[in-house]
Amino acid sequence: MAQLTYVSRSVGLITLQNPPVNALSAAVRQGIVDTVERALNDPKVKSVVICGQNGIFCGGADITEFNKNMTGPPLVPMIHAIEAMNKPVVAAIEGSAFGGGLEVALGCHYRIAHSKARLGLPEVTLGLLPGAGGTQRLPRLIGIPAALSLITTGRHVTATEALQLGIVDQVTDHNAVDVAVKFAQSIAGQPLDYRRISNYPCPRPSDLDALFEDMMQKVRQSARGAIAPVACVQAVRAAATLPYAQGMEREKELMATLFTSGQARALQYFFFAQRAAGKWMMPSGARWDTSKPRPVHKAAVIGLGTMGRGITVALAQTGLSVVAVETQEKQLMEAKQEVSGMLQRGAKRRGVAPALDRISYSQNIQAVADVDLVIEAVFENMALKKKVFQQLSAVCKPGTFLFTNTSTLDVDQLASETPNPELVVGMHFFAPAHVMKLLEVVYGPRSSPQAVATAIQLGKKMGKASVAVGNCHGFVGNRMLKPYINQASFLLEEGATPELVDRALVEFGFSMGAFRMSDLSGLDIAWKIRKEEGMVQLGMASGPSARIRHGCRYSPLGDLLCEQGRFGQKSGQGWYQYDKPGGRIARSDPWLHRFLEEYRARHGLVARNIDQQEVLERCLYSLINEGFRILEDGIAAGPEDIDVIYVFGYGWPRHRGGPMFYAGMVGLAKVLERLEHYHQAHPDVPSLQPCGLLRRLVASGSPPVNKWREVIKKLHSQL
Ligand code: 3H9
Repeated sequence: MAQLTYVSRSVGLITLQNPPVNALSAAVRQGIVDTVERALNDPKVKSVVICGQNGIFCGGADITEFNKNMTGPPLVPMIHAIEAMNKPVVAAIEGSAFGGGLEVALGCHYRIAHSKARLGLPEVTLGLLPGAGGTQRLPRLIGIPAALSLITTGRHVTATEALQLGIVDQVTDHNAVDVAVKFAQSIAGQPLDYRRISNYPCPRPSDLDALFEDMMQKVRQSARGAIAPVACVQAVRAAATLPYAQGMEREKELMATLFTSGQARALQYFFFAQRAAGKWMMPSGARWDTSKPRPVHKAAVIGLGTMGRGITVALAQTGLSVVAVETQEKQLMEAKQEVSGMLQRGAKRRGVAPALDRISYSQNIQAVADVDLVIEAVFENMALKKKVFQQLSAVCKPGTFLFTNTSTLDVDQLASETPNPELVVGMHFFAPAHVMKLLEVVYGPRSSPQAVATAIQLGKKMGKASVAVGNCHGFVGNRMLKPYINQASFLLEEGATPELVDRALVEFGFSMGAFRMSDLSGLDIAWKIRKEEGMVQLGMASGPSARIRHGCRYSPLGDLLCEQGRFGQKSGQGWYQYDKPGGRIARSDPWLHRFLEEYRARHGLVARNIDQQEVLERCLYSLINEGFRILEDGIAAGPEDIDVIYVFGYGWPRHRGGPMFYAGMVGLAKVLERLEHYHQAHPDVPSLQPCGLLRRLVASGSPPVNKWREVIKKLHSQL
């Protein structure tokens, strides 16, 4: 709702009240319409201030109301009524003004923001455009290039930037409501026509067509198939080329198309998925999100290889004191230099001082005696990690959390090396650790909820989407990746090329296909793991055993490339060729195509035509099937966790909501049917065999993704 109070009799103060972010629900919109009307008709009121309760102006339209029947007054006429008032209206912006919230402020005649406020039109991230006049008023106020930049990216700006751009008229360090009330009193009775943004002409740069063409090209390139950024450009173009009323019509049309699109549903699902992923219940019934994280003031990183360096930077940037330990002198010196460089570059980008003095370096593990938590990031080797954990248990003060950075190793085994396994959790960072947004927090059966809570909170402080996952081989992300990569390799054996597979995946929306990704991350990494698992046989063996391991189909293609020294981008050749080792531009490699032909001939395989549909179905549905197994095993708490992991860690296109949401969009019955079909064709590939949970969901009528947790709970209670 919205409340009208009177300040000094002459100023009507309208306060939006809808915690936690004063979203514009039907009740709030009704409240605004009513209070504006009362303020207008009350002769005592000479001017009006609009603000939000609890230090937040407004987080925009109420997203929970989308996809429901619309009730209450619509936003557009409500904002017009504010703008049309013949008494000055001032927006007092504290906290945030996002989406519809900023559009309300743009309908006001003046805007005053607190210096800590943030403003933006993030609708594009929800698959929409600013559909309450934002695409028409913002370009009129700040010009087309700046408006395009904000609207097509959804970027938030600080109050200072908003002032520079001309979005707000004043920034204050004092209470913005008090400042706005004083200002409102001072301008009572002044003319308002020149303050109504809808009356402004839209500034038209001389090179308008070129500007929009250029922008459209950029947007299409970075959108990877998302339609909202394109519609945003079209709507702003309408502001530049049409009178205001017609521009509003165009905005409405474009919004209607987006509103009913699957992409908007996916992106809005993902907004809530990110928040749901934070609410985790461990199988013991303990909830980390109700368990209080322990405060951490000083942390240590052990091992300053690539991962350790990135983690040190990420920790220092949160403001923590960090002890960075590396026993080898040469590595330590190199790490010092690299970490300082990364911190300096990061600080320059963010316009702050580099956190160099927060880090102390040591060659001696004794230096960690007084830290609150340790992140061990030594080489991925169980024996070495066990040794380090034994040393840490002897050196650290009682109660120190011992976290291990690992992508493959058994966290329980490591925990059993310490007298306090409840203090141990895994932290699966993604390289480069100070940049990548995802963190899998791996808990074992003995990890305490407080240890998990502390790890999650630390991850959040580092700006990461932090998801708690159970302990199993590959955790969530890499476990699902394995069947996807396997399918991609099998498709090559059957007649596809890396180019065909990657094209299908990129057209689906991935930032890169399976083979480009493999080249980028290095084929040797997975090869080393396969060797440790005893999967690799040397040489181009041709008997039936060459393509079978433990009774299942196996593709040795990656092993064979590694034997030739083709490790991907780093060696200049992998699934593609590069102009030099470390080169970035992948080109088709005729050698690779000949090699595939020779391989097929040696194994008696006849190449067949494979279309993009088969590539997508086999790669994506086998990955999704593993996702269902992960849910069945209780390794991830819900589909939202998996989707957050895939969007932030594996380049899954956000506008498709994540793999589990996508499965629901395709139709669970269809996914099941296709998996059955492919499993029949490839009975020696167990990952194509549909998982029990998928069958159960289909049998219970394919409920929407937000109802899966109930089915899973029931399944677990019956086990
Ligand atoms: C729009 O405005 C369309 C218009 O142009 C045109 C229409 C015609 N609605 O993020 P938090 C919930 S589209 C409903 O954890 P923070 C959120 O789910 C909208 N609920 O807090 C969470 O619930 P729970 C454009 C919302 O302090 C709780 O509030 N606006 C909304 O870290 C706390 O949220 C946006 O895209 C909402 N609009 O961050 C802004 N917003 O506690 C979306 C939040 O049950 N919001 N909730 O998990 C945000 O970006 C952040 O929430 C914000 C606060 C930065 C505001």
